Amino acid sequence: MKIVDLRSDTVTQPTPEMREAMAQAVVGDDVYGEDPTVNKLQELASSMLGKEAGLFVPSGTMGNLVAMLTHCQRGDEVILGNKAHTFLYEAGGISALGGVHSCQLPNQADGSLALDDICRSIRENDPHQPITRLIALENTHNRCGGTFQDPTYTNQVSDFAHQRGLFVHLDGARIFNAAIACRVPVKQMVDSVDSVTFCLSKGLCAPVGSILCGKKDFIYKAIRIRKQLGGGMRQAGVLAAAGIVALETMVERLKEDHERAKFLAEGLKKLPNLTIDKGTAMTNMVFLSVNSQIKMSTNEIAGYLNEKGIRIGSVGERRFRLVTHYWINDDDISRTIEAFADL
Ligand code: TLP
Repeated sequence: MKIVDLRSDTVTQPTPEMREAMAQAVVGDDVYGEDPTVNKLQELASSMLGKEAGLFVPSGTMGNLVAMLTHCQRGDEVILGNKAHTFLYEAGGISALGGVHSCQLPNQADGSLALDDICRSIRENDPHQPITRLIALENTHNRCGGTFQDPTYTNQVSDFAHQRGLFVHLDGARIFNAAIACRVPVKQMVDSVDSVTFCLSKGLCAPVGSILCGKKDFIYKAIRIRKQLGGGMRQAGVLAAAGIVALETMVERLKEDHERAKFLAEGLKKLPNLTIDKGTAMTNMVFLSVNSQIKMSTNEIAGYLNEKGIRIGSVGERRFRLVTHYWINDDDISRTIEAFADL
């Protein structure tokens, strides 16, 4: 029985083309800047995003951490969402390792931060207060349902931030999903932000890695922070080779994942006792709740589906997230809907 793993797009495995490219990769010592495959990936990524330079990092978490520690000094404050991945799921790295304070604002339904809230949160020049330095956005927004924000919004936040001498970092782990859903070139999605991280190892299927992009002088500083965090890798070209294949072959097909997420949400919507979150299935995620008519706990529901070969992620009491990706086909979606119907 095929396991239909909908827990995340992080479970994707490299494609045969990626494995071949990894085996053939020309490598060097990247801490010396001498790995030609890493250099090629960084150039490709930064040119696709329209940024001056890129930096290969082991994970999205490290990409965000490096970015925030490059923008901020100890005691500085970053404005972020209370549902942001950087706030919820990155082990408090910015404060634990960088002494960076966070100001959490309520995320709106689409994952955005309200401009009025941002405006009210900027600190006075007063020695009692931390110094506001950075605004961190997330697009697509994971905990808000895989929602996306269009570039008009991102530009408004950036204009506002820049007028006040603040920087903007975008956690664009799934920025290509956002660009495709928004039908806007990815460059336009990230044009106004100072730095952006995106992941190669989610919907794009590479086994490891993310890229942090920004201006040349920003990336120059970021290299030192990555080194401090132990993220300087040596013959990383074997990993970067898969990343190049990911960027060259996997971006356009993300729309298939979005179509399947819609198909899944439509099928599940017809079932009793389930509520699909509003705004969900805008990209490759479906969030749903199971009501108390079904007399099973969160773990029992996940366990029951697991026995049928369907893996889903729980994100709260009787709440679940299902994520479509390259290794999920139409039959898998039908099987999932049937398994939920049997609940
Ligand atoms: N998200 C994971 C979990 O950590 C929740 C997932 O399964 O979705 N930014 C965003 C928006 C993310 O969703 C993730 C991973 C990251 C950053 C971190 O990426 P990695 O896992 O490479 O550190």
